[in-house]
Amino acid sequence: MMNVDIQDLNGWKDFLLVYKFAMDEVNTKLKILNEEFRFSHNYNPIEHLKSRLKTPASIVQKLKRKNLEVSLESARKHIHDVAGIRIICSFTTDIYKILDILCKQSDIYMVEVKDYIKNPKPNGYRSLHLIVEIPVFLANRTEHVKVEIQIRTIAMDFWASLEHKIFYKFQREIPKELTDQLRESAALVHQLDKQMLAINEEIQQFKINDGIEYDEGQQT
Ligand code: 0O2
Repeated sequence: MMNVDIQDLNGWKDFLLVYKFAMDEVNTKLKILNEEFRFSHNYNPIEHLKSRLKTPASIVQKLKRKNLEVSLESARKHIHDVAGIRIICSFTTDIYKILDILCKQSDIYMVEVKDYIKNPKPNGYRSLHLIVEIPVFLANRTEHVKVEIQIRTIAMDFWASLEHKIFYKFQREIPKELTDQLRESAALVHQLDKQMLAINEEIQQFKINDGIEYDEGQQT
């Protein structure tokens, strides 16, 4: 089994390339889905998309933290978020709509669904985590590559970004006063998400003027 050195740039480049291809494929799928929704329902289930490849240093760190062997094979087997995509939605209903659509796509294999929205983490973290596997067609072989997809609302993302910063600032040992405040704000975020969804559902009954002025005599 090949041990990987952080300096072994060629080994890492080859390893990461296939994850980049998988990430590009999933990003394209999501952009198509969003455009189709905009075209047929005049509505975007996705507000923003962010994606990133984990750095070699961060992969090595995660393997060490989990007491796993530091090798490319070990990373391929155990680190499921080498390629990560974050989908930010307005409403929680959009999150499950996207999950449902992805589950129906024949080239996506759903490896794992972790629902931290229905079952939030003790610190208050909420998000839907999916590990999907997607085929990447290379010149001489097909690889089935894992991509982690995190789906959350704008409000959940706001909370998670700040918590993530604090987590690293305090080197994973957040002081109790801050964890209490974070838990309280997570409850507020949850309340805000519920309220925004209720308002949105209420306004659905009204026909919204889309601001488009039609020429006289234009066929509708
Ligand atoms: P980083 O620094 O963001 O890259 P497992 O696969 O179950 O053995 P893992 O990979 O920790 O363990 O799974 P999980 O719980 O699905 O977490 C994956 C990623 O979700 C984390 O990556 C974070 O990005 C994010 N995440 C999970 N829990 C929290 C949380 O409490 N707060 C915030 N802000 N983000 C969280 P990394 O590699 O752990 O960290």
